[in-house]
Amino acid sequence: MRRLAGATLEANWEHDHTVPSRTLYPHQWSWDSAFIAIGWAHVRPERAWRELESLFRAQWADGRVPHIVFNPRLPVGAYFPGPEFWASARVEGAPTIATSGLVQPPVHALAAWLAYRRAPSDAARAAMRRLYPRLVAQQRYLATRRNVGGAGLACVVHPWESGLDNSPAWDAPLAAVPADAAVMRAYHRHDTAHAAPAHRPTDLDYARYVAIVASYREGGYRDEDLPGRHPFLVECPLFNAAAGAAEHALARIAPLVGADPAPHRDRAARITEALVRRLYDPNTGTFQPRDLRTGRLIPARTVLGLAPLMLPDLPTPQARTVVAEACSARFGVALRMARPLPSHDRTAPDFEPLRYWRGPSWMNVNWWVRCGLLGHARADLAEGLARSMVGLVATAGCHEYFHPDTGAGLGSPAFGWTAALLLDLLAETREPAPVI
Ligand code: 2M8
Repeated sequence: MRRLAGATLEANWEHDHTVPSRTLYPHQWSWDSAFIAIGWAHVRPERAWRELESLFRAQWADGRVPHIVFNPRLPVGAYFPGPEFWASARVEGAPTIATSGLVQPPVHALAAWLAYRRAPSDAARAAMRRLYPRLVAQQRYLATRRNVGGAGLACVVHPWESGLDNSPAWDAPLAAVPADAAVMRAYHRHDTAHAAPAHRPTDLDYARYVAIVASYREGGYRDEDLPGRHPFLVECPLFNAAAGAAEHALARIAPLVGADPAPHRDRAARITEALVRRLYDPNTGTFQPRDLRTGRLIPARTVLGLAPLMLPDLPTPQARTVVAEACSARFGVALRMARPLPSHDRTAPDFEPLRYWRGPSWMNVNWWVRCGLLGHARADLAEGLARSMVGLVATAGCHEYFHPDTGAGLGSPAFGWTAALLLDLLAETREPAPVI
């Protein structure tokens, strides 16, 4: 399995980064690169640093790390929406290389910390010194410009920023975005040429995705006055759990680069406190996104709600109820996590085991929750989850996602983060330790 994972990463390597998939996603994606760096650290550590450094070379002057960095060597039309749609070249403060204007969950500081922990060396320390100020700027952007709700949580301005693009969590806020499916006749969707249309978002979803980007782009991707003019504004539990985990990781990294860890610890504590205050629902015992346009929590119970378990300082009462949610019929099974978590509540009427992010199991989210279980002294459950994930790949290969019941491989068959995190699981299972 190690050889399969290594060969998958090798085949997706592209001069200074790793593509998520040669067919569906042929450019560099932000949070994919972070997960992929964790995997490279096990087999070719120097690539982990090249991966992260190539991504951060495309960081904007305001600190945002774009969710896609476009490979200029690829033909126009290799992915939709491509560089011509985002038009980053017209924006002051954007890098020379074409990028999107959105971000993704900030899992990079955690990735850098894990890559270093796995393979410490002088070269790794030098890379860390170069990355540290950029990781800090990334956090500053999210904590200031994206503090749209004013409560200390980062706001996502597009479902693509959440990473769980098509999650049922976004249905209600997305339905409020004015759009017409006919708009898509003007564009050429690339995804449905490489994946089954029944597994992908609909044309109406895409019309709304395009409308939200167009609105942000027309405003020059500025974040001032978003509440008055932007159609999608949500505080997401996974995104903010990633921001909190990043501060914990930066507190570990700081002494290595001669910086003070204390401010990172303070910021981590503030994020955890804001997450519990703003996004924890005592009635459901789980975390739910908040729609800033209505001011209300979004009722869908998706796997996003389990993500704050990653935070070591999540208070015990919340950690307990979130573990209970993970083990409930909604996500787990009685057999101690013998099946991987689905991306959506199995008991919900809109659970779709084949459609992307609306039911299938994904390696990165399962890996994330497993880290959370380890951090909250549930090594027993973490072990079951790890076994079930390894089992998925053993049977189906390094697919992008998996049928949550049958384990059948879905989406891209040679997917970067599945291979990378498999390497991490194979290395970790002998002596699992908390990650931060
Ligand atoms: C998917 O997202 C892209 C848009 O960013 C797409 O659907 O075209 C998501 O699964 C996202 O989380 C992931 O980073 C990206 C590349 O793997 O694909």
